[in-house]
Formats: sequence, structure tokens, C-alpha cells
Amino acid sequence: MRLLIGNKNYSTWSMRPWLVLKHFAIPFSEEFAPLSGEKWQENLQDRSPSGKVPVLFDGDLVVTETIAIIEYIADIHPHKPVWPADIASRALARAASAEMHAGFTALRNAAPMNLRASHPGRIDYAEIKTDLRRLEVLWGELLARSAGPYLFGSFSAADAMFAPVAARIRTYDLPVSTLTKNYVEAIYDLPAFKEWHEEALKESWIVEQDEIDYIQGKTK
Ligand SMILES: N[C@@H](CCC(=O)N[C@@H](CS)C(=O)NCC(=O)O)C(=O)O
Repeated sequence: MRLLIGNKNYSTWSMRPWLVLKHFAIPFSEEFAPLSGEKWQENLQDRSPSGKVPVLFDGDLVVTETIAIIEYIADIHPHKPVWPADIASRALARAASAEMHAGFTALRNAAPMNLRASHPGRIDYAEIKTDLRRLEVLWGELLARSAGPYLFGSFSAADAMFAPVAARIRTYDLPVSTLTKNYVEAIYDLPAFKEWHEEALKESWIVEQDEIDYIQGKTK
């Protein structure tokens, strides 16, 4: 099984299935498709049917879309608790993951993941407050229900879906509750996240369109 991913410092979607594979000790090889540099988009289109990362290759099967990749991993490893065990928790985990996949657009657009960076105070709270409030209510309800430290007790695909948001909260020092801060810490403490993070810190590529100065129109 091969996973095609983008730059670890920036690629939120790549991070999610990678964390699931690593955390559940599922053997895979990773391949890198840069998200910057000469003809990066053409090169990515040659390697990915959707022109995006991640892509999972398993024999002749090519799976695009993060959530479909995670579901496939769960299907072929039914004994690994990729999703929580009980039906109600699975439904809630899938709902939260679907909401992450389709939503939180203002937060995602205003505060790109950049693991190497530290930009406290750079995000206009007014732009993201609706998403941040919803995020804190959702995480708060799930953490109260499970008693943590992850959304459903132990780490599951739902946490993998939200890990890049935890990284944004840290990078931009977003104003959040202690409960939310503790959850961000739990993500940073996960061995698979630590491994991704360490590898991201070693990267030197700059993906300009994902840098806060570019997004805020300061270097366009
Ligand atoms: N809906 C896709 C989104 C994937 C995505 O947007 N990936 C970014 C990198 S994090 C990408 O490939 N960007 C390249 C581009 O849009 O040209 C998924 O769930 O996997």
C-alpha cells in the first residue's frame, strides 16, 4: 500500500490518513508530491487522478479523497479501532469527520496549517469566531461524553480529521478554552503526530500560497 502525500509542513489532508496508518501500525510506503516548485500542479496531475493529495494506491486500486481513504483503511482492517467500537460513537465520529471534511471553511482559509511557524495574534478573530465557537462546542460535547483525552476516548479517525485544526490553534495561538487547549496538547502528544511534526520541521520548502503573509495580501 502506498500513500501519496504533499509537504508535511503544510498538507493538512495528507496528514489525516497518514496519522491513521501510523497510529494503527498499518504498513505502507509514502511518496512525496511537492505542492510548490516548477510545474508542481502538472506533476501532481500526472500522479493523482484528482490532481490532489492524498491518494492511496493498493494494488490496482486508486483511492482519492481523505475520508474515502480512511474508510478504506478501516474496511480492510476491521480489527483495528479506526472508528470507535460502539454504533452511536461511530455515528458521532463520522458526523464530526464529515463536518470537518466539508466545513470550517473560514478557519481553514484564514489560518493555513504551517507547523514550522509561530504567528500569535495574526488572525482576525472576527473572521473565524463562528467556526471556532462551533469547534469548541463540538469538541466539548464529545470530550465530555468520552472523558478524553481524545474525542472518543482513545485516538480514532475523528481525531486524525481534526489534528490539522489543533496545529492551527497552536501556530496562531487562537483564543480557546482550557479544555480545547488540553485536547490540542493530546494531539501533539500522540506519537504518530510527533513523528509527522518532526519530519515537517526538517522540511525547507516554502509553499507561498499557504504562508500567512501571502494569504493576508502582504506579499502578493
Ligand atoms: N477533498 C480533498 C482535498 C485534498 C486537497 O485539497 N489537498 C491539497 C493539499 S492539502 C492539494 O492537493 N492541493 C493541490 C491543489 O489544489 O492543486 C481530500 O479530502 O483529500
